[in-house]
Amino acid sequence: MSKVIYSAIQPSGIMTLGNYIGAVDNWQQMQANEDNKCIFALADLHTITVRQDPKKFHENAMSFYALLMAMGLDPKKSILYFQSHVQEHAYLSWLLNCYTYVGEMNRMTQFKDKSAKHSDNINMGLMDYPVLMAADILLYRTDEVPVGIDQMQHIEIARDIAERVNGIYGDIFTVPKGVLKKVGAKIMSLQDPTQKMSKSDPNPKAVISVLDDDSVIMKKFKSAVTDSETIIKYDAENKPGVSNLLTILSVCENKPIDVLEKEFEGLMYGHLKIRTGEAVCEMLRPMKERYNQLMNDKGYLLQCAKEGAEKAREIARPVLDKFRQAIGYVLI
Ligand code: ATP
Ligand code: LTN
Repeated sequence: MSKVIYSAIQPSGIMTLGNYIGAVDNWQQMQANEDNKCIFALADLHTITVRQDPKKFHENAMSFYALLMAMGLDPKKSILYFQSHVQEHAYLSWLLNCYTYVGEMNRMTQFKDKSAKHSDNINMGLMDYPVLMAADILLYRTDEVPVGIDQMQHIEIARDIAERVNGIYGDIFTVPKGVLKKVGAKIMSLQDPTQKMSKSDPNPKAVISVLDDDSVIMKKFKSAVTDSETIIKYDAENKPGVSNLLTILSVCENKPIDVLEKEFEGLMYGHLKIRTGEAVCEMLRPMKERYNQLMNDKGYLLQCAKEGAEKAREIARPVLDKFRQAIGYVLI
């Protein structure tokens, strides 16, 4: 029995090292397992919950699609599509709204954070974001959703909604499970390592864009905030900066953190910063080359997106229809 894997990313701001390590790298590993049926989306309906400049938004969407492919997601092995191209998402989202309570949405951490950040535009979409996300996941009878830690609360809500609907109508949806990476589920800001590295951080020194040049990456790592001690060991609570660098290095070099701690015995923070910066440059280099090639062939990207949307629709449509029928709608 193959497992359905589903995840998505918003094409807003820049693709960060956190997005790559926490999410996309994991997707690519799951794609490598032939028992998995993988579906990955650009969550471009979610993106407009925060106001976007139309030109920038359009460019970002193409750029993110190319980045996903450059990072190893293969449209022949996985379904790779834009959420806005499959109208079943918005449709199911409306239906699920009627099975979700306002109180549940009010409690969402991301909604509270984003409302505070965008207090001039607390729109209904911002509040409804987790319901649309539940629709994304439930449309494909998803078994597992690989995400970073910050999204686990939204997956819990998707599970609650699925169980609620199944409780009323029988087996309509699969109840999904969120899965985290063992190392790297939360990459921290380089300037404030108690905060998540976020694509919308206004301080560029805090965030590595996967498209940054090597010299920019090295500069950012050299100025990464650490602490006033000298010992290189993993202690996320008391040494968040050093622990973040060790985590990043561990993922890039594919080495356990305790092995790295031994290698760095007697060395200084400067050594750790430089080696981590170099390892990140090394890891991203082939991806950047592939990205530049893909961006020169927009026709190919659009063709892949079109085929991806068709394949997604084929799976989504019957699931939506089953739910519509269960509710009592007249199907034609
Ligand atoms: P924002 O901060 O503006 O909300 P974001 O950087 O969290 O954006 P998303 O599009 O919301 O980006 O996230 C895409 C995926 O990347 C999600 O699975 C999310 O959990 C993961 N992710 C984002 N940032 C990190 C991070 N710093 N470490 C690990 N995973 C991350
Ligand atoms: N909200 C997610 C993006 C997202 C998503 C999804 C993730 C939209 N739909 C479905 C997993 C499954 C985020 O990462 N900010």
